[in-house]
This record gives sequence, structure tokens and C-alpha cells, in this order.
Amino acid sequence: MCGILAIISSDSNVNVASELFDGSLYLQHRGQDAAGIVTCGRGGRLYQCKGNGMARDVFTQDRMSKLVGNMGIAHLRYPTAGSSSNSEAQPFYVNAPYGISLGHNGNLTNGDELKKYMDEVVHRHINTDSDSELLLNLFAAELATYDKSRVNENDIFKALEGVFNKVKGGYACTAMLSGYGIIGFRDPNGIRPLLIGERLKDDGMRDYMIASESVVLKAHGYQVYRDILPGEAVIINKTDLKPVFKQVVPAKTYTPDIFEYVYFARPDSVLDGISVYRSRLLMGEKLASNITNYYKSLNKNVLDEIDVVIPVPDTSRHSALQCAISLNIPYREGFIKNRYVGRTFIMPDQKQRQSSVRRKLNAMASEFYGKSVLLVDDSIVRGTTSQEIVNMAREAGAKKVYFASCSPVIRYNHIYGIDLADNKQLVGYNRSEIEISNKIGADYVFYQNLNDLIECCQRDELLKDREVELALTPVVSRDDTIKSLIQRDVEIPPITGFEVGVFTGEYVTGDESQYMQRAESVRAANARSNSTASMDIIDVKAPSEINMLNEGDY
Ligand SMILES: *[C@@H]1O[C@H](CO)[C@@H](O)[C@H](O)[C@H]1NC(C)=O
Ligand SMILES: *[C@@H]1O[C@H](CO)[C@@H](O)[C@H](O)[C@H]1NC(C)=O
Ligand SMILES: *[C@@H]1O[C@H](CO)[C@@H](O)[C@H](O)[C@H]1NC(C)=O
Ligand SMILES: *[C@@H]1O[C@H](CO)[C@@H](O)[C@H](O)[C@H]1NC(C)=O
Ligand SMILES: CC(=O)N[C@H]1CO[C@H](CO)[C@@H](O)[C@@H]1O
Repeated sequence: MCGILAIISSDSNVNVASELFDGSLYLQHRGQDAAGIVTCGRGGRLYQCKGNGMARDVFTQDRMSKLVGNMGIAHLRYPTAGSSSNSEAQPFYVNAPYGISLGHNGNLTNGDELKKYMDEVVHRHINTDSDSELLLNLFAAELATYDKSRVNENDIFKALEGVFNKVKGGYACTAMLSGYGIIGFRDPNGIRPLLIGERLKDDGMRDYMIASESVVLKAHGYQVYRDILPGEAVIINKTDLKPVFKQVVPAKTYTPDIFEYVYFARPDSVLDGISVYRSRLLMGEKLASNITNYYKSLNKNVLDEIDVVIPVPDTSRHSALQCAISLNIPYREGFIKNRYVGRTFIMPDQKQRQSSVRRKLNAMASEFYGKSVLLVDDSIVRGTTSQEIVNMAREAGAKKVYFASCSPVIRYNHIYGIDLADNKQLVGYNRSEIEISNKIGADYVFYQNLNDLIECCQRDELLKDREVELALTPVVSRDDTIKSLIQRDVEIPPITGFEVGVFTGEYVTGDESQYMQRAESVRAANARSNSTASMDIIDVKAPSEINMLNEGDY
């Protein structure tokens, strides 16, 4: 899972690098592993800055001032199987044809096949293990088949059709053709999110942004926006600055990854017409009724069993609060998060003294002592974190510790970009709920029902209209001759379901067992080389890893 962004400004004197940087901060939660920006200036020249670490560390004032141009793309990388520091930060770039840069969010499941195709058919060298490099080279190879000195929109759409037909998996991408314009496209199942927004300006001109989450568009004054549909692509060239949409291949399904709502996306985003925040409130509500029903079935009253509801910060807060309200039980912040914990230095002669959970969270005895507590978290993955948290609650004096998960039991790995763990390392693998409970040391574990979770993620038409209406008001009153070029009345089709493979083992792109085996062997190889052992603790930010290409001057 990653964050992606693209901007094209109607003002050729504007440098979009600073807005790309601001946008990256809004998407930072989608990936803290590496960050990169590529801009395109006069004469089609590219300027690039990328490196390991968070946006604020990679993009310094000095570096930003060297990224020139009124269009550009940005990427924030989330660590996936084996990708940590040994492969490059994105966006990736190929010089032929036309100079293409690309940022990718997701993961392809037929990488091996594509690698072979690259080698044997189109003879392109692939230098990293990253799927994104494959995707970029495939796009380049398709585009090269037209063998023209200048491409047009139809060529690009045709090339994308070739890409869509060869690639399997989840992908949302932003790309830039040097001296031409920006492109956005989304896989035919709509697994990963992508939106396009338009900013109508006082001078009657329009800027465009393509982003992973609506929050970026809203925050930067893009008044009109909509989701890019499964199998759809959009191109905005710098000459005309008009978005051209095309359904490149028919949508196979419209099945966003439900994990975006459970855990990944920012609460203030609306993805595919579904408010992330609202869905999380509902998760708390449904969880509460499941808990109430459980005690009813034992002929008990939940109020006699649980004294207080405590969230495991941060994602689960909204659900936990709503759960407490529905249960009519007090809500308390029992764990305080250390917001500044980031990197740690491990000296060669020293072992890690504290678990990463304890570095991040501190339990307040006053909220736990002598109480029966219900801890609420968004999900339980390996169970090691949950186990540590249960321990901390007991050490703080809790009498009983119940644990509730806003999502159902995770029994299978996630294959579209969030690398959870090998199936066997998941605490839900081949374990019943009671066994999980024992494993993490809780008195009982409550899980969300899958159907309930799906019901939580529904479109709220009223809310959608309200957002658009509010966003448009200032523009319409300023000058109603400026019309939006993004047709909002485009029929946004209903969602056909959700990608829920982590719970069921059935993935929307079909049987992926081969891919899982490959991922396991990659992980095993990494474990042997000890390279990414404590990835969530060690935060590499060596300035020497910053890669600058061209240094323009404002
Ligand atoms: C640029 O976009 C405009 C409007 O969509 C289109 O008419 C024109 O052909 C495009 N130019 C190129 C070179 O693709
Ligand atoms: C699942 O667990 C049972 C007993 O706990 C064990 O007998 C069985 O071998 C396990 N299956 C797998 C595939 O690990
Ligand atoms: C609560 O949800 C879990 C998970 O789906 C389910 O196993 C359990 O039966 C539900 N409990 C009640 C009382 O509905
Ligand atoms: C990996 O780490 C373990 C324990 O620290 C060590 O025994 C082993 O030799 C290391 N393996 C490699 C390949 O460095
Ligand atoms: C971009 C990305 O995350 N690629 C990963 C997809 O999965 C394979 C196999 O697990 C990894 O090797 C890639 O790094």
C-alpha cells in the first residue's frame, strides 16, 4: 500500500513541487518507508528527489527549491515483502519512449510471468524486485509499439489497454509523460483507490490533481472531484488542460479493498463514495451489538461484565467511542501514545530492550486498576502486538481484559500491497476464536462479523451530495460561467462487493496460491539475510540515500 499523487497546473510559471510536498503530508499515513517527487519543467526536463524516510525528511527546503515545473507526480512507499531498503524509492523513470515516470500503489500477482515477458519478448532489463518497475516497463513497451515521434491520447489509451490485459493484481497509478501531461489509471477490479479533482480558479483556468485519497483534494481546494472507476484511465495534457476519461477495459468487478476502511485510509477521506469515518463509527456500533448478544446468550448483562471501553490508539478510536456509546459504558483513553517515537538506534553491542509497542504506548494505571476493560482495536494480525497490549493492561491492574477487533478474524495474507505476514504467522491461522483469545492472553476476544463489516461500508448518498454542494458553493457564487470539466453526473456504478480475501482466502483476482508461495519464499530469503528483521523499529533516513536528478533553479 502506498500513497500516490499527480498535479498539473494551468499556470506555467507555478512550480508544483511545494503542493506535491503538502499533498504528501496528507498521504504520509499510507507509507513512511520512502518518498519521492518528480517534476517536469520547460523543454520536458525532469527534476527528481527521492529517498528513504518520511516526506518531511526527504523533502527539505533546499531540495524542493530545485524541483522545477508545473506538473509532477509524488509517491510514498509502504514497506512490502522484501522491498524495504534494497529497492529504489518511487517514482520510477524510463527514458524511452518519451520519458515516462510512474508511481504505483498496490501489488501485482503475476510478477514472475511479467518478468519473463520483459526478458523474452520485449527485452527490457528489470533492475529491482519491485512490481512497479515491471508495470512501468510494460507501459513503456506497449507505448513503444506505435513507434511515433509524438503520441496522442488514443495511443496512450491503447497502450494502457495492453497493460490492463497483461497485468493481474491490484494497482492504482499516476504517471507523467515528459513534456506531455499526467495520467491516472485504476485496475479493473477497483481494488486500490484513486480520485481526480479539479480546481476552478478566479482567472477561469483549471488545475488538476490525481490522488489516492479525497482528503488531499479537499485540503488543496480542488472543489470538484470523483473516483476514477475500475478499468478507467484519465489523461490531462499540458496543452489543453482538459481531462479525457476512457473506460480502457470493462470493469471486472467494483470491489474496493475493505481494509482501506478498517485500517488504512484517513478517517476524513471519502473513497468510492463511502466515508471512512462513518464506516468506522458503524463498525463500533455493530461490534457493540455483537458483544451485547454474546452476553445475552449467557444470560448476562454486559453492564455487569465490562466497566470501561478503551481504544488501542489511533485508528480504532472512532469505532471504540461509538462502541462505548452503544454499550452505554464509559469510554476512557487508557493508553497514551508517544507521538514522537520514530527511529531507534541499535548499537552493535546492545539488544533491543523494549518492545516497539511499549515504546509507542503507555498504560495509565488509574484507568485500568481493578477494572474489567474492553480494549478495541481495528484488527488483530500476528497477535504479538495485541498480546503485549493485553499484558500492559494487566500490569496496570486490570481485573479482566476483553479484546474486540473491528474486523473479522484475519486468516489469510493480504496480497494487494499490505504485506501482513505469512499465513502461518497470522494468529488467526488455523485457530478458533477461543484459541486466539488464549494465545493473546485475553479473557475473551470479540470479532466483527464479516457481513456486519460489509454493511458498515455503504455509500451515504446524502453525505456525498452534501460534500459536493458545500465544496461548490464559493465557486458558483464567484463566477458561474466557469464550468467544471469533470462531469459529476457521470453515473458512478454501484459497488459490487469488497475485496475481503484476508478473511475468506478468496481473492477477487482469483486463485493466488502461487503468488503467495513466491511471497513466502521472498520473505524467507529476507529473514535469512537478516536485512529487514525489525523493520518497524529501524527507520532508515541516511541522507546519503537521497537521490537527486537534475538540479534546476527557481
Ligand atoms: C490534448 O488534449 C486535447 C483535449 O482533450 C486534445 O484535443 C488534444 O488532441 C490533446 N493533444 C495531444 C497531443 O494529445
Ligand atoms: C491445525 O491445527 C490442528 C490442531 O490444532 C492440527 O492438527 C493441524 O495439523 C493444523 N493444520 C495446519 C494446516 O496447520
Ligand atoms: C459475533 O460475531 C462473531 C464473528 O462473526 C460470531 O462468531 C459470533 O457468533 C457473533 N456473536 C453473536 C452473539 O452474534
Ligand atoms: C542472522 O541473525 C542470527 C541471530 O542474530 C545469526 O545467528 C545469523 O548468523 C544471522 N544470519 C546471517 C545470514 O547473517
Ligand atoms: C510494489 C510492491 O509492493 N511489490 C511487491 C509485491 O510482492 C512481491 C512478492 O511478495 C514483492 O517482491 C514486491 O516487492
